[in-house]
Amino acid sequence: MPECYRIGSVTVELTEGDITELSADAIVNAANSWLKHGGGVALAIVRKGGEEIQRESDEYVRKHGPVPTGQVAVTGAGRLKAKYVIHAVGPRFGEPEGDEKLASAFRNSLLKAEELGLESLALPAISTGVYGYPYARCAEVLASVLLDTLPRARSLRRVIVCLYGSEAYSAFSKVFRERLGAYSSTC
Ligand code: AR6
Repeated sequence: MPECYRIGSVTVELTEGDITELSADAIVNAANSWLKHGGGVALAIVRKGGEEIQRESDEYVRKHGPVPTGQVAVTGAGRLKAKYVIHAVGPRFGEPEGDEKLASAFRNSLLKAEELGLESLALPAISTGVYGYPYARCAEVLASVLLDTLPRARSLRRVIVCLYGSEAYSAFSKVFRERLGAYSSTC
């Protein structure tokens, strides 16, 4: 069962599953600065969406250079149900100012969706795979960003936080209930 929170005019839905299966205007990828989508959620996105996502990513880096940690780049979404993939570069756990960089990666994803005028966005638990962040710490960072950012949202109405596996879901659920309990809502 998904669980939901309402912050301003946006419903935040916590769900367990594969982000590449979701219907949202954009899905966020947990990328590296070179947009080389070699593992984790990035590889799943390219496998299902098609090589054009990797080609467009390569083109982006050729034109603009690597994407700094905490920043985002946008490509099309190939065969995925989404219109766009927003590639967000998170920090490695333990690097200096990691939490601030992780917050930037989430915040810039939400702001980019707003800039594109999107209604719905799906987010993975950025940095909690190859980059080693504990789920609970990532959830704390994301909860703060949602509370800061969503009250000012104009186009966004739905943010889906997609957790891969029950361990990730339980950890996020616990933190979100503690931090966002006052915003609890029906889905
Ligand atoms: N749907 C949703 N979440 C997923 C999926 C999926 N299909 N597959 C994995 N996850 P990671 P990072 C979860 O490693 O830590 C890549 O090689 C996963 O369980 O994808 O930011 C990139 O190219 C974890 O909770 O991203 C970079 O080099 C979360 O997604 C580097 O890894 C993020 O795990 C980025 O590392």
